[in-house]
Amino acid sequence: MSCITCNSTTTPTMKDFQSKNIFTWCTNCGNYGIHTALRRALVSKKIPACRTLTCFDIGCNGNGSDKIGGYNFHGLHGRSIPLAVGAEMANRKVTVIAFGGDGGTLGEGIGHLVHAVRGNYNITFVLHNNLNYGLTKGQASPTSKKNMKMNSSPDGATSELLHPAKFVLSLESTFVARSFSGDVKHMTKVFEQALDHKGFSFVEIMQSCPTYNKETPHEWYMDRVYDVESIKGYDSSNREQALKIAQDQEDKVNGEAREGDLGQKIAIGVLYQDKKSVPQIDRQPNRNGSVGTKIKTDAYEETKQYNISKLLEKFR
Ligand SMILES: Cc1ncc(C[n+]2csc(CCOP(=O)(O)OP(=O)(O)O)c2C)c(N)n1
Repeated sequence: MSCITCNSTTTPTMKDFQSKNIFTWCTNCGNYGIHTALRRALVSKKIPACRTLTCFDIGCNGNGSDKIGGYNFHGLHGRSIPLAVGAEMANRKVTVIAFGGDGGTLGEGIGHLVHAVRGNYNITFVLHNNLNYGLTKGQASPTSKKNMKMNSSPDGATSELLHPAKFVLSLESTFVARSFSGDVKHMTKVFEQALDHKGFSFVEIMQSCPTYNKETPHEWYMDRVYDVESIKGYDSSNREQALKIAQDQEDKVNGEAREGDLGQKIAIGVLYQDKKSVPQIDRQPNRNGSVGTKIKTDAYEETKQYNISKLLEKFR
């Protein structure tokens, strides 16, 4: 794919997505693996940095916004999805990826997630699910398990957890996948599939948080995760089956308490995909030939271009 601005056809490399900025995440934070896997997926899909936009939320996950090449946007807490959706609608030539924590995405930003799924906007969304509000020092989030001892609730969280994959599967989503931050190879494979999908790709990364989530550390996931591809006859086009599989993290199934530890086995991989998915922009006939031709144009091509460099200088 050639570059949008310089028309270069050079094959992208990992170097294009690297940054000289110093990483500030804790030692062993799952975010390191997530970034490595995403870079690898972008390179293997031959997506140049100058055609990549990453939109970041506020949070530990958001502190990756200046650590990856390409165009970046660091928005408000819980608002990375609408930013990404707007950019994608304006310019189809750019691959748009958004990131969010479990707090921002399933707490105050949950409405954005719901409507992005409904609209099937063509972006990849990566949920950094570390089961807590990391940047603000370990409060219980919507995905913290009930009774989990958190800094805001030392006697244990008192609300029921919100199960991300199950929730998104219930919304007529077109792509739902899960992976684990300790398995870069697996995450890379899942990101590649998400980038290929036409529509809203929801990727939940179960992320270890060595500082604030002592209950489900890296080893806890290592002992439990297995790829859906290892299930004989697993059909990722079957939503019912995906919903069933996605319940594996719950302590209750059909109202019945599970024995022993929560989530003995956790499936990762593409749980569900609608291969006939039509993204939002292609559902809008008015986008076809909107400047009087049969050629599809994007919003950025239909607006007059202004040179604003002089204006920007005033703010330097
Ligand atoms: C609108 C708004 N609400 C709340 C905050 C405070 N705040 C900043 S980071 C954060 C926690 C982020 O947790 P999460 O979204 O789970 O991401 P993580 O840090 O775990 O990656 C909160 C509550 C904020 N900056 N802006």
